[in-house]
Amino acid sequence: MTNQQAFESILFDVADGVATITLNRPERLNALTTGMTKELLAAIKTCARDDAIRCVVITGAGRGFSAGQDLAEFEQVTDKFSVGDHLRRGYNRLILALRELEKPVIAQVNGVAAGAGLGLALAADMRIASDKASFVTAFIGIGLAPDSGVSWHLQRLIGPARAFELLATGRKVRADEALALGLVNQVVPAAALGETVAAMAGRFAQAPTRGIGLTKRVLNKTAAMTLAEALEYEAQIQDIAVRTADHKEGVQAFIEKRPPQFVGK
Ligand code: LHQ
Repeated sequence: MTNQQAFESILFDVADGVATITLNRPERLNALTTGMTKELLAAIKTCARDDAIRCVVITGAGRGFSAGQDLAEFEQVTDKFSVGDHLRRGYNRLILALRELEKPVIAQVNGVAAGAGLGLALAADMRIASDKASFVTAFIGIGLAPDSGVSWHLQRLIGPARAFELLATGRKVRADEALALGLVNQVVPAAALGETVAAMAGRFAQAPTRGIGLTKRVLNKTAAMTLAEALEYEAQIQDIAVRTADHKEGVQAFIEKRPPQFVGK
């Protein structure tokens, strides 16, 4: 089953349990405007509501993933404009919505991911990158500190010293280095990117969606806990997971020596 929801600056397509969100301003390397960020948030909310969606893929049209904030939007800002409020209303909500979405999110990184565009890629659960992809923190290039969750995600993924270096120099990290750093899960030739991500997304669309959602919840919450707190939290979440239909099906299928048919509930 395929359906599309109409937006101006993104494409939103749902097929076979996978929602694909494509940033669609290729002539600007998918630089993010206020309108685009609103549309992304609306699309993520649809993904959260719709039980038929069991995996989300985010990618960019053309040669870029996203060059971050559209700097043309900031050319004429007055002293009264609060960047803090711009972040609170836009990127902060978007990044939190992605982290709180209890479904797997794959960033299909087709090209450069910079600034808030990098923030978007880092807020996904996995990153599968083309060998043509690159990663640029970009903030320091315009005299800024990191936002869009980049400080938080980057130091957890690659460690504080490497995060500092990338944030303070703004140098471009190419795909092979990103893989060595642990910034991405996998790098594939550009021509194989779509099929590689489709295979992974298809697998997730047949997986125990509640179990994956609860896994995400545990990882989010235990990141700031002691071991004792994390053990207790895991015990509470397992009490929920054990009541899902997919857990029962998994055990039944194992006993009956047949492949499980997970329904995502
Ligand atoms: C762009 C952009 C762009 C507009 C390329 N905007 N047009 C939050 C709150 C408040 C304030 C600010 O920011 C934030 C969060 C952030 O995201 S801060 C970081 C903002 N992003 C940047 O500073 C990145 C700026 N872009 C670049 O450094 C380069 O374009 C990268 C390294 C991304 C790609 O380089 P190239 O592959 O050499 O492409 P290019 O530079 O030739 O860009 C292609 C076109 O896209 C070009 O337009 P043109 O008309 O000359 O073909 C660029 O002007 C346009 N573009 N990024 N962010």
